[in-house]
Amino acid sequence: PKEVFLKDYKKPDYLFESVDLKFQLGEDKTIVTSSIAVYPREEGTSAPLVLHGHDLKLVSIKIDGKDLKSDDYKQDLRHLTLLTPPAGAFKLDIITEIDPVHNTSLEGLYKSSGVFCTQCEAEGFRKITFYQDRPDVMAKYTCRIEANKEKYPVLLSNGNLIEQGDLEDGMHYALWEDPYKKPSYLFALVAGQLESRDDSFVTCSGRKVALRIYTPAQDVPKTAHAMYSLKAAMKWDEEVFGLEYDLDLFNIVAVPDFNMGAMENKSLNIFNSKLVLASPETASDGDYASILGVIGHEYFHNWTGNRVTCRDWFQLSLKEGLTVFRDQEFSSDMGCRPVKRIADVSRLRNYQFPQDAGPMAHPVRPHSYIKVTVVNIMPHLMLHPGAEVVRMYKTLLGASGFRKGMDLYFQRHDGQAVTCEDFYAAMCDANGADLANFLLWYSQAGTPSVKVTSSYNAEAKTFSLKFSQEVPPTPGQTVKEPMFIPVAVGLLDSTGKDMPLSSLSSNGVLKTISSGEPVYTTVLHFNKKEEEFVFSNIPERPVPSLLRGYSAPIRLDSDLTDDDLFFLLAHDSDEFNRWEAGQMLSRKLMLSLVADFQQQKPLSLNPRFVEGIRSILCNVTLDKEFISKAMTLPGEGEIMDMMPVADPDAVHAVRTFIRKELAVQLKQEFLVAVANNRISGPYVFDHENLARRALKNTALVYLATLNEPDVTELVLNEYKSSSNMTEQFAAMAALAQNPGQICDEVLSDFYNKWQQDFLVVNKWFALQAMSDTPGNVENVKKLLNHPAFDMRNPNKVYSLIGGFCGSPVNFHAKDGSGYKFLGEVVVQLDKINPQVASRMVSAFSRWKRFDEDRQALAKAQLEMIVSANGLSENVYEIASKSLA
Ligand code: HT7
Ligand code: ZN
Repeated sequence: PKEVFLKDYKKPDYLFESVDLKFQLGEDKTIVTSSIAVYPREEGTSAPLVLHGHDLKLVSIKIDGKDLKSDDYKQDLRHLTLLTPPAGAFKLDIITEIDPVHNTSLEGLYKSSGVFCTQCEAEGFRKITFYQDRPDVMAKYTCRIEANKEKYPVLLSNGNLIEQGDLEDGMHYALWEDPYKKPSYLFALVAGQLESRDDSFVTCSGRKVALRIYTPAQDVPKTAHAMYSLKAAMKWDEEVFGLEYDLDLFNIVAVPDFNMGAMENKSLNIFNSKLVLASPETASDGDYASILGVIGHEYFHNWTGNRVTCRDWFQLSLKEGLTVFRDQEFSSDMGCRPVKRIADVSRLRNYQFPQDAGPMAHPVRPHSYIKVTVVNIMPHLMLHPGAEVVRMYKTLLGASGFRKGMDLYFQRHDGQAVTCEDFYAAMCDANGADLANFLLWYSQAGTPSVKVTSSYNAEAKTFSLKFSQEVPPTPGQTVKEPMFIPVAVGLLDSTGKDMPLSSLSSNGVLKTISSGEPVYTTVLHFNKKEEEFVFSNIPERPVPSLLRGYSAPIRLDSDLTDDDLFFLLAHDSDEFNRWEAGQMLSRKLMLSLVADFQQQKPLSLNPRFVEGIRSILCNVTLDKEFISKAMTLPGEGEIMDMMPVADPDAVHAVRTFIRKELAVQLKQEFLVAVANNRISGPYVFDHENLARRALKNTALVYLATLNEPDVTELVLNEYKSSSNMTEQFAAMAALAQNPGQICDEVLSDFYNKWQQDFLVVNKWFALQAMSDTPGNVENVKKLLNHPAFDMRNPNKVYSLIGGFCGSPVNFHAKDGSGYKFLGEVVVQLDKINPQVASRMVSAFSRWKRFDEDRQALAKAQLEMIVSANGLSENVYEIASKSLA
């Protein structure tokens, strides 16, 4: 497989003015006719025109109406090259034949549960027709769709519907025209038997936009929350960024077979059903929150991604990082900001940091790739480092400076395909700012490690923070430069209040922080290898609250003592750092107990830790969702990541021990939390209600670890009396911690109740897959043959196989059974859907972090995968890089 390098980027020799597409959809075959208006980028070009194409049957090709002779072009497996295109502009007509019904890769045009639909990002359009399938070729599209009217009554594409009508033989057609230029990856088509929920939105300039969410008829009632989310997102983008929707129609279609979450095709977003369909009975609070965030995300792409797009796939973070940042801000504004930040940072720590420390580490803007998919270039959930970079611009420039930068970015680049440097330049130019080495965030891989030590000079009344930073070597990048790290800092006095900050000096330069209104948090610009910052007018030794709100994606190591951390946990006005103090204490505790476990010492829990947790649990002034987050221990992956050699058994034993011990010692408090947070009345998805459910459910999960009859009865009653999925599923998950008759009965009751609802059944698969019961791999193998499981459906694979890989004790089982299971599944899955297979194979990428026995077992599976016949580029890239 060929590696593509950023440094090799070349502008296209030819550009496309317009593209007229015609699809004759059929089950046996689909005929695609394309008519492209081509022109040379520079007059006088005589270069060949290279078109991409994959799995296409060429029927005919014409230039300016004339068939090409066989020596006018050449074809290989992935390209069609016109050897001597005419000078100047010309018309290129190509007819191809494709087979969407047998397209199990779910890229290009495919049929999902009776509906034709497309997925073109990143390089799926080349599976539809021959084209310059690259984002810097932007053209205006029309799309005519012809299909059987009874089977496919709804025919959709991008832009406006300009004509529709009946044809002979029970066929009909629709003609769509998109007035905006777009790259091919934003093209979309849908045809099927669908119904819609219809609504409208009046934009800030008074235009009425028709909104439609399409699903199979029986699911339309479950689209109310998605529609609410869409309207909220449209309003938010107007209010916060001044961005108005630009067409009179916005469509969303939900399909059950989809590789990712959703896709932002111009005016025709296509979604995985999981991220559209919700009812209180079938979807959890987590699902409701994801729907809000992802509907927002795809909608926000209309400006950040579609109107201004990426020059090439190396610039992916330009649209993804920015749009993830925008959806995070949207969800924060709609819910609880600190809790959202905690959730996002936990995700970053659990997924991104481990990757950054392994063979798959790559910078926010990679230097090379083999396959551009969401997994290979920017794995699922790992769009977040890019969002952290955008967040740092805002932290450094302030809210209004950031908005000025965004305004300038759109003013300069609307309708263009641009780079991360263009975004940086807009931010700097709009603010007259010099952000020095900030661009390194795009090119240097690895998570910076920052050390900070503090000292107080009582006589001079100064408080000093000395920082040093280290960016660890990563594959292909051994020597690193210091990064530009914004560190938000506050100082707490001995009563726990924020001290007003007046002035600060660094490198001999004195800076006034405030001369009027008191300032309690300031952002240090730390951009050298080592740097000291000295606060003056500090009347007593403060406790510093460092990196407030997690102002930079770094690992921070400070000289804060346990006393300081307990103090911050009790008092910090920055709720994120309050949570962080608890996490730091938990991490320290877990690591020291892991050492005890490994030395076969008895485990015992520090009473001070229990008291700290008790005081949070019983604090009535705290947000309840925050309490639930603060009660949750760091994940096993996070702790394994901090060990020189990851020991999944020890970490699991310790985490289980702490949870149970907390339940023993805080049983009464947990019982009170359950009793106080039952909600009578109908399900409402708002912060107050979801926070109560979160706290109650966390308490139930703790209580169930006791496995005592009174508690089991309580949890079982919660399961039986619940009227919404959030509570029902949480009670079942609590009970599932204790294998046995009750667990089995509840699992089978749940399945019987919900077997008709495939999204709920996926939750049931995932819960069983994640079980820590020793030898659970056998159960997972049995579930592969369950009638409700289907390897061709990505959601089912993510639930069952992905769920299994997320359970460290069983996936990393000492006998290698977990690795062997995954190895076999990956090879089988790769033949069906390479993108999904490559996502699964990523579970192996950290194999070198484990002991020698496990390393040998995992390596053997990776070697087996790499040598498998007909392996896809997707899986090859991940598996071979993991082995390197
Ligand atoms: N834009 C979609 C994500 C995506 C993607 C990212 C990188 C490489 C290939 C890709 N295909 C789809 C959907 C989203 O951002 O939510
Ligand atoms: Zn996106």
